[in-house]
This record gives sequence, structure tokens and C-alpha cells, in this order.
Amino acid sequence: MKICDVKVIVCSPGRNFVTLKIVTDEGVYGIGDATLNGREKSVVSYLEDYIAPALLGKDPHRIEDIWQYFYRGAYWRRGPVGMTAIAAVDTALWDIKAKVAGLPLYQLLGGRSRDKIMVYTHANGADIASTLDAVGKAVEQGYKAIRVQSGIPGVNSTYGVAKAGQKYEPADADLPTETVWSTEKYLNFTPRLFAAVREQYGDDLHLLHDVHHRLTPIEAARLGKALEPFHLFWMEDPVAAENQQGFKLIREHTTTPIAVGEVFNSIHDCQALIQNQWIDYIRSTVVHAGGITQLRRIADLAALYHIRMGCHGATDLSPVCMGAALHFDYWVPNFGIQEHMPHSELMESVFSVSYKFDDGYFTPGEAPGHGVDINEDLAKKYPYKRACLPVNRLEDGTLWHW
Ligand code: CS2
Ligand code: MG
Repeated sequence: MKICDVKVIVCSPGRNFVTLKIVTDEGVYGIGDATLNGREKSVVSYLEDYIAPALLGKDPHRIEDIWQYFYRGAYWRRGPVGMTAIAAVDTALWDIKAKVAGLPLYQLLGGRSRDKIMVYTHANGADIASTLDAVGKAVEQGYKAIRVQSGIPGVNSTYGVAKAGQKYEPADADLPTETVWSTEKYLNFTPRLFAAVREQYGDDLHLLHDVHHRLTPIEAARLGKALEPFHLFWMEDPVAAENQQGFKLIREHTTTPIAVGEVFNSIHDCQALIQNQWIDYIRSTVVHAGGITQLRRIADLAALYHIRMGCHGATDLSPVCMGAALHFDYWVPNFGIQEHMPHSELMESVFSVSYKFDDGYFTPGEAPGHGVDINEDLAKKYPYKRACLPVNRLEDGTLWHW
């Protein structure tokens, strides 16, 4: 079997997605997500100009060798652009292998380790009252785990919170919008938010919270400690992780579980975090962490240190990534939870999916491969539209953590 065609499909059915399609001389094809939010075209170029020509003629069954070829062969290892491109190739090749075997992808990884996959969704609002309503709606939809974010009094735009009447979509403008952040207002407000949620909804719900790298380690330690009475499932991205040692300080002060990793693209980004047991969950997922081939190495390393997986699943990860991640989650022994930010009906008309939601849990479906496909004709109707993530400043204008 040989690879005879490689296509990069860019579309924007409500938001931008980049999809790689690898076609074989036997007619079987596979697809992989290659979306890097706000920087999509860099990955398109990486794939079209450098990877696609080198893939032609290769045996698609040699997934490991092809991964190493592009990782080591580039000379310039790691980085979000290159690793997203490699992830797309890897996902498409696993899709092909599973289709040839006539099996759902999770079977090739070792079969399922659970009956169903717990997911968490987002509940957010402009203030505590509307956030409480949003939590109630998520509970009605069956979710057992909910990420809670709220607008902060005195802060006019909060990342992670939808603008009035709109669905939450962080990449919102042709050029980055600038928002203002106040650490003090946030730290004083957030424990009150979680006290209100526990008061109204009791102790059984799993509650999560995303800090979006806005704090320093000692500030994050204060937040983790203040949130302990509300027993969060996790506190996510408390600080930026370039300095992995920052997590040591947080860890020494609080028992609130810590999750990080959605911006990681390599096992080396989390090596110290894992081996020092400074975290509890790794949030890396298929599209940004080098595909299934590298993600399972991260998971195996994490398992040695009692750390579980909690894959990123925002809407900028396409249904192709979600499908592949759900197969991974079904298999991975040290599974924790999967994020689920639902894609719109329009998005799911361009991408057909086999995965199913039922009462707070997903199953990946039994279709051969990862079970997600793209309708190329429909995709053409929604051309790329540049959309950037916002930039954050403190009240005095200082550019702040992101
Ligand atoms: C967020 C994302 O889902 C999450 O946990 O942090 O909304 C993230 O900001 C976006 O995926 C960025 O592209
Ligand atoms: Mg996050």
C-alpha cells in the first residue's frame, strides 16, 4: 500500500478548521485535524510545502517510522506548528490502519478500558446569577462535570466567558482584541462564585475551573487554598508552564488538584511536571501533542506517577480531533476526564461523526477508523476567515500572562 495523494482542506463553518486527508493507492483514506487556533495558515504551509511531497509513495502502515521521520528529520524539533502538522499525519495514518483492519481505532490501541467516557462541559455567565443558570442548564443536559467561569465585577471582558447572547469563541477578531485583567478582583471574586455553585447544586457535581495562565505561582497557591472547601475536580492552567518549577510552589500550598497541558506539544514539555508529581492531570490532546503516537507515550509516563489524562476539547479542536481523542480515552488506562465544548450543527454537517453523547458520557462509536469524515464539497462553501485570540493587559497596560 502506498500514499498517492495528500490534501490540506481549509474551511470555516463558523470557525476555522484545517484538515489533512491522506489517500492510498488502494482507495482507503484517512483524515487528521491540523487546526492551530489563530495560526492556521502556518500549519497549512508546513503540510503543503514540506510534509505532503515527502509523504507521497510512503507505506501508510509505517506510522511509527513516519512519525520519527518528520520529527527527527526536520532538524527543528518540537514547536506548535510542526507538531500540529505531525499530529495530523499521525491521526490520518491511524485512521487508515484501523479502516484497513475493519476495526474502530480503540481496538488497535489495546481495546477499551471502560464502558463510557466522562466529559465536562462549560458553564459561564456575565455574573454569578447567570453562571448559576448556565450550570443548571448543563445539569439538565446530563453533564456530571462542569467547568465554571464567570465575568468578574469591575473587569469588562473575561477570557473564557461568552459575550452576551453569543456562543463562547475565544478567537473573535481579524486582529487581536485587547482585554484588561485584574488579579486582585479575580482572586477576591472566584471563591465566592464556587461557594454559590456548591450552595445551589450541592456536593455531587464535579466542578472545574480554568485560570488560563493568568496568575503567578504564589497567587495560584492562594486561589487553590481558597477553593479547597469547594473540592474542585481540578484547577486548570494556574500559571504558564515554561517554568515547570512554578508548579512546585503551588503544590506545596494546596490540595486542589492541578491540570495543565493544552498548549504543550511534546512529552518534554511535561517531563519535570510529571516526574516530580507537581500535577494531577495532563490536558494535552491528539492535535497539538503529536498525534496518538506521542500522546500515548505521555500517558504511559504519566501513569507511572499517578497522573491521569484530561484531553483538551474546545471547539477549535475539530470533530476529527474529538473523534480520535475519544478512541484514545476509551483505551487509556489512566483516564481522568475529556473536555466537551459542543460543535455547532453547521460544523457537524461538514464533519460527520460516529461518537455519541448520552447522559454526561461519550462513546466513540464502532465505525472502522476514528469514525469522523469531512464533506469536501460542503467545506468549500465556508472559506477561511482570519480570527485571532485576544491579548491581555493589566489595568496599567502591562502585557500579562497568556
Ligand atoms: C480553553 C480553550 O478549553 C479550554 O480549556 O483554555 O478555550 C483555549 O483557550 C482555546 O482552545 C485556545 O485556542
Ligand atoms: Mg484551558
